[in-house]
Amino acid sequence: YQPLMDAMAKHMETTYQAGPLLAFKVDRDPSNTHEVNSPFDRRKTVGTVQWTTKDQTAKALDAAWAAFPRWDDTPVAERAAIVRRFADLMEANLAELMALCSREGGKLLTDGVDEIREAVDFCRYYAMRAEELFAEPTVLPGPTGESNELMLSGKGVFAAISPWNFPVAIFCGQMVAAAVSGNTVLAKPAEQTSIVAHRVIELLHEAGMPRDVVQLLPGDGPTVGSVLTSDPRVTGVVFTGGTDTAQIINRALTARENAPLPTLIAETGGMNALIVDSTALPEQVVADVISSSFQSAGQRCSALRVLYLQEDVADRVIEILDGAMDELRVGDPRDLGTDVGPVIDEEARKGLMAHIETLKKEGRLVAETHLDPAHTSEGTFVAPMAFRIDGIASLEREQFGPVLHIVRYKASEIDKVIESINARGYGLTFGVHSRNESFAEQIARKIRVGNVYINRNIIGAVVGVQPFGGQGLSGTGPKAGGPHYLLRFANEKTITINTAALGGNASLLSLGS
Ligand code: UN1
Repeated sequence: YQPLMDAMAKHMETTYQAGPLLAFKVDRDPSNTHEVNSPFDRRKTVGTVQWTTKDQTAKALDAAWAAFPRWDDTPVAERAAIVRRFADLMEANLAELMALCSREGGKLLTDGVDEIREAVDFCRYYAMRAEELFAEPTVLPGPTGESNELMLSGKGVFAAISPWNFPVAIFCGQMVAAAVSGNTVLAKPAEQTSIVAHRVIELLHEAGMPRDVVQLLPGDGPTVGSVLTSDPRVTGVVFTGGTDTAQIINRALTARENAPLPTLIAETGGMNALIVDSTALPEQVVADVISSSFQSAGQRCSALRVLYLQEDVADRVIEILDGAMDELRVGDPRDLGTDVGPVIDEEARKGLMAHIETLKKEGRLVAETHLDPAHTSEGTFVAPMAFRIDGIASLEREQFGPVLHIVRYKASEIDKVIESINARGYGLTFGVHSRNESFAEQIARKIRVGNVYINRNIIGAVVGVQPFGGQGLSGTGPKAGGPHYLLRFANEKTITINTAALGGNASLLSLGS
């Protein structure tokens, strides 16, 4: 990491000025400019972000609407080439993007490398899939005298609303999928990570993406998000974030009058469980629990929230877990010795602390990591903790941070455990640790989730290899980084030709004479 850290150093002190990147020029407006501070050191500013106004949002929509037919007509090879150049530029600017992920998002260096790698993978994977799907129509079988073809094209204007926890990867994944499929895009990054989003869109425009095809609209939900989701010209929304917000977006889209039936592609929360049976290897279980629950400070929708331990192994696993949690170092994400960085902001910290206090008061604490004030006094840090609970049903909402819940179960209760996880209604990631192959397979079949992991951690889906996304309260599908994702961004048109009318069928013609 040393060469990378050296390259990052000069981007660690720069004060950035970010703002809307639209099809038209935007004047500076200090009264609508917000300062961004680092979650690991609130005294340090990363820079400022000018938010997009309602008027600018409406004008950006005009431009996106006007640009759509031209962009949709652009050969897919040309669209894919821009996306590939963009991926190359992100690789060339790895150090700066990582520095921003760390300063703005509180990401560890290791997480930062994974983040940019994933963004690059999304670009190359979707560019490849777009060329496979959009270049030529699919010829379908049909009766003699007729030809049938299925053609794909873009749908129109997409709003891409992305989260702060993957400020480059998910931000790029959404926007690139929409654009490479022929749509024009209005990208609204999370308020907390608009600066890195601004830098990413600068690189995208440098790669040749027309400025009216992908525009950046930093701002909050009320000024940007709600203008986009209430406008009938927005054909679809691609959203990653909380389940509640997805429901608000869904209601706004369906409430529009004289608007086309909307497309909502949502990847939302999870209440992800891991079941450990008596044949599992406790050391391996703990290693995978630590990364699943506490990597990225637990701020992944794929993260482990509820660990089910079969009673014969529970004490042993908890004992090792307690020791391992004791060893975790919480602190500055730029320091290579740090295991767990900060949570994103004070609001997130307060929400987690309220949950933690309640469980502590009930005497449910099982294990915790101690914070060292020397490393954690200036940021929004939350110590990793594990609590005993009765079951997944007792969790009211997803706790987006380094908090693990543990449930003990008896072997005879396994069906009830599966039922309760399914009944909770989320369905994102899930894991089983067992050396009994048929047990693991049976459970994998019964559980209703998007991603099942057996005998490993439950985070870090790889683009093109482990398509990612859930069902139920966890999302609409299709899966990001999977072969079907782009289809949801496309319209299908079937073209049926009576070839006889063109002289292709002699018998029909002779009937007429
Ligand atoms: C999210 O946290 O919003 O599998 C998604 C993973 C990531 C996806 C996380 N690729 O952990």
